[in-house]
Amino acid sequence: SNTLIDLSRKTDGSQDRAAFAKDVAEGLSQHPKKLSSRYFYDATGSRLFQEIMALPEYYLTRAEFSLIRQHRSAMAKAFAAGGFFHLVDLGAGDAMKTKLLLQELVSQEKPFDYVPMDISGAAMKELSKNLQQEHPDMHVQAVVAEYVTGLQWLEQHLTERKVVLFLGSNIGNFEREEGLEFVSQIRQHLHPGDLFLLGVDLSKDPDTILAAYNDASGITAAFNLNLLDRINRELGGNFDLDAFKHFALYDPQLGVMKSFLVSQRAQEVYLEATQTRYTFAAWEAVHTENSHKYTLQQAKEMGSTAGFELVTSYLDAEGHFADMLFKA
Ligand code: AVI
Repeated sequence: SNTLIDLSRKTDGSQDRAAFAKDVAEGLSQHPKKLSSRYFYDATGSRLFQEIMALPEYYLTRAEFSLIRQHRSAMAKAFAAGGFFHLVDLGAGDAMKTKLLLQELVSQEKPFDYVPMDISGAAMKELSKNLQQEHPDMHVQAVVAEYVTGLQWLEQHLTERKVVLFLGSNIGNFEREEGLEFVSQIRQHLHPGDLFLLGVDLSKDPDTILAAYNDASGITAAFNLNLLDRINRELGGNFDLDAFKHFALYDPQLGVMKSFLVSQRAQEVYLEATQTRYTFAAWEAVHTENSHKYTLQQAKEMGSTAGFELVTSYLDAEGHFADMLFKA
């Protein structure tokens, strides 16, 4: 009895394409130039991100997987302490890590239903089908939506207690202020007694962090460059992918990983969608992504400033990653 609710803006994608064109035009007209990391995740980008998660250097996914495996019993008990709940999974993707929790909740016979949300319709369809097979008795309502639309939907449609998951260091791709703003928005859509589990990548040896975003096999470079390929395909651009290189750096004081695409020569790029030519100087860089790292103290402060109270922090054995449990 799994259902799929599609709240994405236009089924033919026309409005999404217009918004994409507008963002790209604005970003490439600015100094310094920038493109938004939210556009990484087309079908190719999502596949490359899956490959990133399996890279030896990309410790994040393994660390969070292992901490959930280690603490799943306590997590399931904490979630279910107030009786029935809706388990809301923001940015669920393939739900690789959440499945450990689902399995645990099922074996502890806890009453809940599962509400994965993601901007990728393909991912939600796949997950819904997949869970139908793995857990035929589980009630699953998959929602295709951007975060904000999804949050509004859950406030209107979910009547019972909520446990909201925001895993995978997705919070890290927001600027610090925007991250706080987003966590505050989540808080505003919850009621006292609801829970929020936030996955944060912790501050650590800067070399470990840098390697995760500059892997030896070049998958992260391909992931970053795919953004230009997507612009070529969807907006009629003529980017020469060989004329740009991926460059990543970590600022250990600000705790932020920054990714760029650097133009290796002076060049011009034309976009049909905007009918505009964009000029790149030799070695001019386009900023494409920030991945913020937090200390436990900083993450706790973000939660409490947003109106949450920290219940407990679950860490992996190496202390690389934390899933922090907050209550509204
Ligand atoms: C999705 N997000 C949490 C990833 C990150 O670590 O910032 C995206 C990513 N970018 C490069 N590698 C992975």
